[in-house]
Amino acid sequence: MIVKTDEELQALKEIGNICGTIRDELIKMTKPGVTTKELDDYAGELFERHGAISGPKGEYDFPGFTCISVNDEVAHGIPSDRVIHEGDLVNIDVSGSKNGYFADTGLSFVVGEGDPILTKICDVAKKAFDAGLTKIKPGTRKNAIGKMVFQTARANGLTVIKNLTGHGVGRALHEDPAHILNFYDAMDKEILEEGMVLAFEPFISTEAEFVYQEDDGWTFSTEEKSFVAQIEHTVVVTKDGPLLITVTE
Ligand code: M3C
Ligand code: CO
Ligand code: CO
Repeated sequence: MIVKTDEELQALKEIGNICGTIRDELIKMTKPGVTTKELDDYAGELFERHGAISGPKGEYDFPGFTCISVNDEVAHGIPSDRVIHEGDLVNIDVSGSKNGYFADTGLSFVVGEGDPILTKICDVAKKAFDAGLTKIKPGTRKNAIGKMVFQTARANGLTVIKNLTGHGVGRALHEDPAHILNFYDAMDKEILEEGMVLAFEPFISTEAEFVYQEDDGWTFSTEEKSFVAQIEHTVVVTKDGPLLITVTE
């Protein structure tokens, strides 16, 4: 969507804050011994408490309130009785709506002490996010974002996932612009506009460049059993720079 009024911005900020708060609460609760279903049940409770609706469930009939992906799972992981262990790489992706406005946020992190490569991909995902963010302003080409993500991955000896992308968000969970790639595409000439709402979500990988969908019809994993880290925020393009509405204080 393109934000035009202060009412629209306030509505987006409200759902942005709800999704950011649920993400933070779930991350705090992610300790060895907890199951991904227990985390997701708590998210369901929080959505209800805030008068909001889960994005995956409401829009796609996904079997969970949130997507929780562990280790070689990259995204759209289904909450289950899977137990979290020390050293696991976990991605929690929280999206939802309130009063018809949508936000989307996610974070990959390592539970306790883990393999240093896992910490590295999480750190590089953050660096790629920050680098891409510098290009989010009215008048720049959308493909400049992917260029920064790709360069950051390569400079750190890592790769990007080419078939998962960021997207427009706001009045639907996924809307135009359909794709914010993790690499530079010369053919993508779209220009960022004032008020545009983007879900920016770089995916940084140890090796793989593509994900495939598992037989459950949801979970995205890598053939190579690579590890992948994502960070996602909902961002409004403003002339004063990117406004992150899913960042909590
Ligand atoms: N929030 C998710 C989509 C959840 S709907 C099952 C997303 O948009 O961030 C991702 N898209 C692709 C991978 S994660
Ligand atoms: Co998401
Ligand atoms: Co998204």
